[in-house]
Amino acid sequence: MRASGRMLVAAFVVGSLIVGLVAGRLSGGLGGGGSLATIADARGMTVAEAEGALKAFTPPGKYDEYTMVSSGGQSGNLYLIGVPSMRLLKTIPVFTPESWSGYGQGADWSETILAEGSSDKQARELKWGDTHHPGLSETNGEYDGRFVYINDRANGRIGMVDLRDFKTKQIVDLPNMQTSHGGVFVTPNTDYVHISSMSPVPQTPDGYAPLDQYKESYRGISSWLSIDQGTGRIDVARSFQIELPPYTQDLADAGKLASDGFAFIGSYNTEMAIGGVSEGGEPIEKGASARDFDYLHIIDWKKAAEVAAAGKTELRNGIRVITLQTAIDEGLLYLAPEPRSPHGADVSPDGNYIVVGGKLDPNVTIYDIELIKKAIADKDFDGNDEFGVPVLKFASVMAGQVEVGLGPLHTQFDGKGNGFVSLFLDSAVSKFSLGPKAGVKAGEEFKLLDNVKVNYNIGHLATTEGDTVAADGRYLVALNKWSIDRFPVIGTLKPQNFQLVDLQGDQMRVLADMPVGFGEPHYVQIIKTSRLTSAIDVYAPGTDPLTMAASAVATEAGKERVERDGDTVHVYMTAMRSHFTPDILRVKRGDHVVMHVTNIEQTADATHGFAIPAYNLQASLDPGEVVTLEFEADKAGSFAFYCTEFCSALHLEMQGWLLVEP
Ligand code: RUQ
Ligand code: CUA
Repeated sequence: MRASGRMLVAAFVVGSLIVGLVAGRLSGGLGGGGSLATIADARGMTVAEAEGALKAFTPPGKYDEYTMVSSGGQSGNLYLIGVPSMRLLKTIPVFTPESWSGYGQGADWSETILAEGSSDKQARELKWGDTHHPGLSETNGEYDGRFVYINDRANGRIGMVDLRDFKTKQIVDLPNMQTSHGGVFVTPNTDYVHISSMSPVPQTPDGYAPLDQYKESYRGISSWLSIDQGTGRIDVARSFQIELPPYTQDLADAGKLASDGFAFIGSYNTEMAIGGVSEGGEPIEKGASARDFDYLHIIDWKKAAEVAAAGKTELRNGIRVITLQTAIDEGLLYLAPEPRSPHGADVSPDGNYIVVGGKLDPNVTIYDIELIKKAIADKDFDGNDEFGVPVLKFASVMAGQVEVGLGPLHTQFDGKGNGFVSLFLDSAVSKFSLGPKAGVKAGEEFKLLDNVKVNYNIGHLATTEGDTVAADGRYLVALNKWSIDRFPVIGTLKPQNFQLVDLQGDQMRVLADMPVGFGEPHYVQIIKTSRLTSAIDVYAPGTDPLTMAASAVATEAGKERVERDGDTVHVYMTAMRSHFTPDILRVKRGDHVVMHVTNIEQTADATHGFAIPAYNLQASLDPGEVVTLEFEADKAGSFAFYCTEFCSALHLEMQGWLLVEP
């Protein structure tokens, strides 16, 4: 209530300022800085640009109404960004070590997560990831601010970030798949998190099969990961996978409301081109674009969960797998034709419509779940694909098409009957109306309504709360791949460009640019900041972040000690402003040192760092946190250790000695 009251006041203030601007002057009550029109003029801005700035501006000390959870692409991280201000709030490391938080730099809990993120299916331990699609947890189809899941496009991996402390708590390297693209999405009550493969891989014991056995041995995989509702963790033993034909499965989405229980995965390369340009074959991109239609995969996941529970699975590398044949026999999997080389598959907030963008087709194609259910019930098939999966008749399941422009990719929604689709080739966003089941008046359905240019070559886009039943149509963020002339030349590798688009007027309008210089984010989700109610300000004293419970090795003030057990030295250390206790550590070369460091502060933000640079160790100790660092003292010397966080006036004094006697 209070928030919406404030919004009204804010809208009124913005409205009045704009009236003033248009009038050319505005005086009084603005703090003696001269009229806003004068300021705009002095800064070389148009009135319209100044108006945009006001709409996006969040004053110092005020919070943004929305928080955007952004993938970080090749950085392997997640980022939190305020909307509408587009201020970068924080980095959350997931698949890649990161120094500030000490993630993967020696602290036990993060080393554990990263190490568990590589399985023996990999040739090497993995040190990076390519994050694409964050999926926030939901309750009844609305974001609930508990967890966020993120895929690693490079490998068939998924990470889980706990939104109590905004730290990564789990990485799972999924068996039977390598790359991942379909998802992450959560089901409306986060019973399952879905992720599917991109390149199909051989389902053979050693993971190898010659490419001429592509159709027989290679399969796509749709993974349904069961979630522990208390911790957010994935329970692989309760999860299952479904084999898919060896097409290239692409973006995916969960059904909701009208389509709850179903999931949709777009695909391309149903031609099953395998390339081979140097062996007399044609490039994959040519072979993969030959047919006029690819297939939207329709999965009845609730039925699939029952089939798995009934034991109609085989155990493959530690996870239950429903084979392609079982999926067909049990009626879990259907295909619907989708115009060539589609990309996104997005479900509208009411759940009635599934919108598919066809990269090589100027239309979005809109399917209706009621028509899909009816076609399945009536066995209204156009035969089967070559693996025996029934193909629904295109004309029977398609509700409409809208010509939106060139290169349609992804669609988002405003909850008011409209879709917004990104146009990669046109560098634009088109707004179009959905059908009557989304509340659109008869005669107004499936129409192109508006178009705005973005800079340049947009991939994904996201609207505020746009993946949920509560999409509110306030803002849209365009995730542009190119930024060429938008920023000064700062080298040959250019930033990406996020653009904030206002959806509140009759026409879409670009309000702000945000250069992104940390990787190539693919997708974001935007949650109302007020939904982040799980977030804690300070850990309870002596907390182990991995378990969120009291650590067995937490140390209280006055109980600091060093215990030797043969060649192993256990150090129980505390940190508080502005010293470590103990601050001199004496060990012998060859000792195994286990340091348990507790930040005994309870003041929010009183974070200390602990670094032994020569031993490549660095940890962040948030108030109340316990971290264990373990190392072989194999190099003799006098090594200074220090606190890496400017915690107090005497922060520079917060240092000590590690003496490794030769
Ligand atoms: S996609 S290339 Cu999300 Cu459009 Cu991955
Ligand atoms: Cu503690 Cu600086």
